[in-house]
Amino acid sequence: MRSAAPAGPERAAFYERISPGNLAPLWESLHALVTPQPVSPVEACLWRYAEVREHLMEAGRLITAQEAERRVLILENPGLRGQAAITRSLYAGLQLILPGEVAPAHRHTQSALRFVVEGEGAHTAVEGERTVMRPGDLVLTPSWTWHDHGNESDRPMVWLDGLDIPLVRMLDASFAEKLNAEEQPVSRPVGDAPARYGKGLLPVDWKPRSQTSPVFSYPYERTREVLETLRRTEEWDPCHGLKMRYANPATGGHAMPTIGTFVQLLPKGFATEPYRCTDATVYAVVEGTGRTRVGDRVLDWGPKDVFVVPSWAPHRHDAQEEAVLFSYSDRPVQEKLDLWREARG
Ligand code: GTQ
Repeated sequence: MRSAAPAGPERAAFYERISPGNLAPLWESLHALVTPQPVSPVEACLWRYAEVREHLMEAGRLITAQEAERRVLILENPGLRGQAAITRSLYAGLQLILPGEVAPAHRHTQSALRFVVEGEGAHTAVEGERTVMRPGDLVLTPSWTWHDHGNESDRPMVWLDGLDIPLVRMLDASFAEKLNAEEQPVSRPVGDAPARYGKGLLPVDWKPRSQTSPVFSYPYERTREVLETLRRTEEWDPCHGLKMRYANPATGGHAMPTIGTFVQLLPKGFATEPYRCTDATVYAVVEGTGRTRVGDRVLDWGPKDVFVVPSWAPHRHDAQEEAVLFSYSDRPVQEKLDLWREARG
């Protein structure tokens, strides 16, 4: 804590006297509380997939998905150790499901995203509907929806979990319960939600019941096709390349109320201009290799790596090869609260 002036014995004695009454002098901490710009303990950091994967496979030998409920290695920000947080508001973890395993059904008020990193053919079920998971797919499990995961393929399946755990903890708004069955009953055919909500048509009398997109799977095949089509116009944003936001088709808003999700294409050799924003951002590399400079930190990345950029840290990306980056942040929350800011250059 920075203080305006050294306390001196008289003031120090005063602080001691008021402390048992749960009182503290604002003037000793005001400067640290109300800062002229964001001051964050969050550090820029990269997790190399090959290294984390080894530990994850060892976890696979030590504990089953059933016993663990979720077999996940949390990506903890070095500035927030012990807090299960990659940024102040958001959580990240790599989840492993081995062939034949099930991560049992539960629901919680925390919203979650899954971004598939390795393997193909496992599924997530959300509210009675299954979706098949392939690398680069984004799957949402909205707040308070039943979900379970299963792997019927013959290979390990790994995905990045992004949740608003720290945010919900800060608000003391966590509720959770387990289903008394491993998997929830399937009540809708595969492809129901994409047909019902994801094709520019909506059931005539349908009204959204939550702020999360009713389309809970965004397959990479379609995402990639969008990037491939739009690149033809060569409208590169100097700070982002070609960047898209995953949207709730019913409202046009973010796909989830607490977590913003994005994907961007950087052509080979593209170097972005310096940029900063108040939403600390988690990146997952889908394709390509490159380098992100965050202040004086250099993060060299390749496919499947995960890295994080703190709030208000100036950063720029260099794509050595054509690259596709997925990212998520608490931007929707900050926008709703009129807090979100960005600066270019
Ligand atoms: O799959 O529901 O990484 O509840 C952390 C908490 C995953 C999940 C996590 C969870 C889940």
